[in-house]
Amino acid sequence: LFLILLCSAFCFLLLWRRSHVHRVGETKHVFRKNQEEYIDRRGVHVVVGHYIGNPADKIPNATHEMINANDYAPEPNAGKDGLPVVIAPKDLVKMRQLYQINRFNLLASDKIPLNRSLPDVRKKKCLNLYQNHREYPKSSVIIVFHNEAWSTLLRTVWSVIDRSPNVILEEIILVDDASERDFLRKPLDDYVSTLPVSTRIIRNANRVGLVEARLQGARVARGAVLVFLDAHCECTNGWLESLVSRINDDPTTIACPVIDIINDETFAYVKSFELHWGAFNWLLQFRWYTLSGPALQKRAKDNTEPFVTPTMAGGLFAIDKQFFFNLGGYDDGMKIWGGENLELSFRAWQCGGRIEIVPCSHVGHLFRKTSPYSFPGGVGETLYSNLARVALVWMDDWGDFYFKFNEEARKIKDKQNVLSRVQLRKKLHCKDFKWYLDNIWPQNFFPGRRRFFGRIRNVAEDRCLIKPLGKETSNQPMGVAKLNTCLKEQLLIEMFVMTRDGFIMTDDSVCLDAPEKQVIGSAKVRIMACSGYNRQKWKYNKNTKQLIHLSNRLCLDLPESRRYEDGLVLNSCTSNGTQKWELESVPWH
Ligand code: LR7
Ligand code: MN
Repeated sequence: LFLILLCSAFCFLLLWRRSHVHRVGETKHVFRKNQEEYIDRRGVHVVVGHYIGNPADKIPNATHEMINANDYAPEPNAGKDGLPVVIAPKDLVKMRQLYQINRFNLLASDKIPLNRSLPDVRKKKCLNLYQNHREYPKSSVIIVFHNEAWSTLLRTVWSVIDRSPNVILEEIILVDDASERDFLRKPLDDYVSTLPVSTRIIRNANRVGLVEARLQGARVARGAVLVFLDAHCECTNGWLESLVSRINDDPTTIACPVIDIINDETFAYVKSFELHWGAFNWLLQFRWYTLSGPALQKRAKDNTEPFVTPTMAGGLFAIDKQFFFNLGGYDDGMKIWGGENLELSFRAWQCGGRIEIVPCSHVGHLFRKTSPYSFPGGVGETLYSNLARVALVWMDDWGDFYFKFNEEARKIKDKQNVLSRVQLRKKLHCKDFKWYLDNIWPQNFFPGRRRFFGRIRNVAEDRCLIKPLGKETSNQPMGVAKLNTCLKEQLLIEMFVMTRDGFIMTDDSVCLDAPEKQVIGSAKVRIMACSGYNRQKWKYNKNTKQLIHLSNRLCLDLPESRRYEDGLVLNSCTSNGTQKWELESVPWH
């Protein structure tokens, strides 16, 4: 009875929240502001409020005047302490019009003072660390931008000025990548000359992309440490000294902050999980995954302790200037956007450096759902040629794996001249990608020399196990493990890796999972974020072709209903054909 009550209370709550819809005035706008919590496609925990107009409304395009105007008009309390900004219903059309310009709520941003207050999201213990920061080397903060809004760009600048210890902040360098907005010309020059911290602007007449723009900033930097930020960030107390502390200890460390979320619709500052590290998936997309078991154990002792990460997100990090250039700066063959974060990450690890996330350093970043600017040469062409360069120079056989399953990248691969970067790899005596995967990311789900890679085919039904489609998420159940007609093409959704430890995993770090104590035939076998726990360990019996769950000794089986979309179950092991699985290897490089 208690359970039923609990369930109905929950349902009621759910329905009530969904129906929390206001109708406003005669314009008949549906104004819905509801709080939602979810794990987004980057694996980031997000709590947001949405403003949704009536979808039937025709929102006029932003005018030329709107695009070129600086409408920063602060209201003293808007966005205070990182709280969400509330837009009056009468402004909703204008809000959506302005949203198009930068793909975030510009109206909200323009209401928030450049020096708004933010919560101190650090662990208490962080406040007592880094007391000797006066002795640390000085930093040049480099912010590259293309058509950034006035309020987001200068809020980034002010958050650096207001929340960095003066003694270790050498200067701020803004690099304008050929912006086309009037207010980013003379008005910005004039404004910057009044700032209390030395701030320079480097201008580009032609679009050079973020890699070249960052290199320009790095070359002229006077500080011993380079700190890169995107042009729409907000730094919180203690962010800089905790990063530089690591570089002070070891100048071959790249130090990254925990990246909090500035919501693109409300500008709320949302603390994100500290238990994630950065990696990537089979398509070389950057992803956050939960820390590995050993790293978690280490952290349990002291959760302010920095931890290593296989890759970094790319936009926010501190690096010793000399180390940065000794390591080869950036790959200047990379265009506009994308891939440079993986390239620098692999290079750092393979060539004697390290990358860490510093839990005492929190910086907010404005996450957008889409990109607002043009990609000269085309989005695909740009991104895939950058990623092809990463694969060609650093990934060895796994580069071939990437090309094998990615037609777009394969088509563009031979156009890349990577000679100088391959020579750099030799000159620096860098380790190979196998070493990187084995040592820096042993929990990875990539194919490997002593792993099975291929299809898992049910003998009785001639159908293959697939990764359920849907939201690409980590840390939450992906859904039940399903079967599908085996496809002739080599499609990644039916490719699985089985490790020697018995983990059956696939792209995006998800694993075949079942409770250690299983009710026979009932509970479903799921695809869940890989955890390293026993509930995800299996044994394949080559003779009987059974897949046996290691802790409950039950066999992977079809549901009695024979409905493949119902998902797979565990049953007592029998000689039934439904329990027979063919592990069909597919060459991966
Ligand atoms: O042609 C360009 N010229 C530029 O100067 C294109 C972009 N830029 C600037 C742009 O104005 C911004 O300041 O470069 C910066 C990054 O561009 P964004 O904000 O459009 O990138 P993003 O935040 O969507 O993407 C992430 O991946 C990028 C891959 O190239 C970069 O590494 C970004 O720095 C990176 N951002 C972060 O790491 C923030 C946290 C994201 C996460 C997780
Ligand atoms: Mn960004």
